[in-house]
Amino acid sequence: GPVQAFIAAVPKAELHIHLEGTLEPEMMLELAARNGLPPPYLSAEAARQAYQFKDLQSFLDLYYNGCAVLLTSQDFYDLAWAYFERAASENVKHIELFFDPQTHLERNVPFSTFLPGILDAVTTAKEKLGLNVRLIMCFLRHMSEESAIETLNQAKPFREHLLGVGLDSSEANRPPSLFKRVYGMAKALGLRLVAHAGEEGPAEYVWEAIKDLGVERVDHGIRSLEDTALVTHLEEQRIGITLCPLSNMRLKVFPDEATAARILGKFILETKLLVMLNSDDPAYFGGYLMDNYLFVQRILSLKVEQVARLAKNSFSASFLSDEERQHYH
Ligand code: ES4
Ligand code: ZN
Repeated sequence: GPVQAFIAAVPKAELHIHLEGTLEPEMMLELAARNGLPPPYLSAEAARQAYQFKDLQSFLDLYYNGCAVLLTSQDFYDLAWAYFERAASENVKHIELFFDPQTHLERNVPFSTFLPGILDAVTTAKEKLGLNVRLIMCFLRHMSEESAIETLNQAKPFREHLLGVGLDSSEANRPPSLFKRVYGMAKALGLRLVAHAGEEGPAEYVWEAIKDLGVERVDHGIRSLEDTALVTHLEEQRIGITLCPLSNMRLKVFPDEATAARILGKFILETKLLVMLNSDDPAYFGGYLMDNYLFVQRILSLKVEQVARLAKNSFSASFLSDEERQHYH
């Protein structure tokens, strides 16, 4: 129909996407074979069968396990390039891409291996696809702040290639305030600040991300709705919230579609919040960016104008300069 055609055609930005979460089972098996590692699954179908999650942690366990096949610069190039081609085919024009350095450093894969692979793919994406990609390095919140600081120090030689820092992984009992010092250091380096908050954790963690870490955009932020003063603050300060509908379905943040419709309806239709749609970990959650738009369009019966608003918000909430932004929408 016309609204589906509009979803495909409208220029979009993607602001919440984990590079490691774009590792499709076929590539996982191919890289395992190429690197002489035992295959994590017997087949791509077996991998997809295994991707049934009861919560965030049950997903993260498989997600980190899958990363074990990523060893060489070429592996990271191939991973990033496959995602960029897919994104460009969906009329994604700008990406602020998360990656998880600690997941690789822990396996003795250094910045000097993974970053050049990712950066080569970024350069090729610009040249061949006209796709604009910037990188956001995420700290793993299940690890210590000391480890995050060590990671930031190791990233310093590559500072010019980084847009910002984020915070991801297990949220329960890991309040943002634990990472106050490292966010202060990142800010002093001129890096932009975002964090996952209010995915499984309470609205209080969204406040902490804003007040203690100084984040300029909140990833997920679903539980913000539980605090009306917070909603007002997010609206007034025009703080972007990166919604990830299929992720929330697959990780049971939404127990069913009716709940998804109720909560997403509040964010998208009933508030003035700066929200947009994102795919989070598309290889694990069964859909890329368009699938997320199509899902939300279906459950909320969105009209073209409402889809257009979401797509426009994706650029408004990005870290593009006003001049760059004009170029895209
Ligand atoms: C993530 Cl869905 C989600 N939540 C928190 N951390 C993550 N890392 C990758 N995907
Ligand atoms: Zn995420």
